[in-house]
Amino acid sequence: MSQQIKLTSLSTTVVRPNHALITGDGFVNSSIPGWTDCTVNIVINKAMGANFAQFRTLLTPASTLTGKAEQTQLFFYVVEGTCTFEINDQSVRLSKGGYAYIPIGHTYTIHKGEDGTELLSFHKRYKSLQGFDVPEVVTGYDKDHEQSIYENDPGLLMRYLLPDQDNMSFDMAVNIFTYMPGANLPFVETHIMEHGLLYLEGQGIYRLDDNWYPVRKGDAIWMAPYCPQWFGALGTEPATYIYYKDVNRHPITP
Ligand code: UGY
Ligand code: MN
Repeated sequence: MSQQIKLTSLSTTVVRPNHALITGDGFVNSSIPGWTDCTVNIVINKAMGANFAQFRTLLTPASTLTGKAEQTQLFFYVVEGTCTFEINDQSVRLSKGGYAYIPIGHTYTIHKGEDGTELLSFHKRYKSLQGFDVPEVVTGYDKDHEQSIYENDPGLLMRYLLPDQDNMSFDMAVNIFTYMPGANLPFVETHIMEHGLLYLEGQGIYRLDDNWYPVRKGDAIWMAPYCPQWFGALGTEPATYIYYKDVNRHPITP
């Protein structure tokens, strides 16, 4: 048997000025005040050029994440496992596919995680809108939302987890986008909105700016405003990603 040498200088992670592909081969842990006995990776952040943050957090039964959403709202999605969210005096236990949106002004504690629990979170500084109240807490499951057909293609299916389409109070959207095998975006999108995403299932090819990347379950992507973007699903199973988008605010306001 030939001996394999691991080339530790190789990585599939790419960080560019207007996009990043984070494949998880280079994670180094961060400490977050108030978050104890957990593993946190800051996958996307201001330091990269983004206007929001995306974290990956692994929990054990000993973990406690506690804090107050002062100016930054939080959105948590349970990628694996089960844990309990206490938001103000409301308590909800959520498993895979569950999510909790914590608007500014609310305190939270996340604990009682099963071993192997993985959380995805998006963090965005809230931009208020004159005449509109700060949004309410939202919790639920991805499957509670029907899949709607995107761009008239039955191979492209979208779930909208937040009510941002009907409620201008929300300045962020989180959607789950499923591509049936062989489906692809109908054009190369180039738009002011920013994205952070995590692949939940399947694989395919992502075009970011003028680069083409193979992507699969577990990979994360950052797309800056105006980063040209396109995706096509490969293989025999659907490809699904959950993604963040900033919405509902005038582009000229600071
Ligand atoms: O909502 C979107 O902009 C979405 N279609 N973009 C993307 O999937 N890259
Ligand atoms: Mn887009």
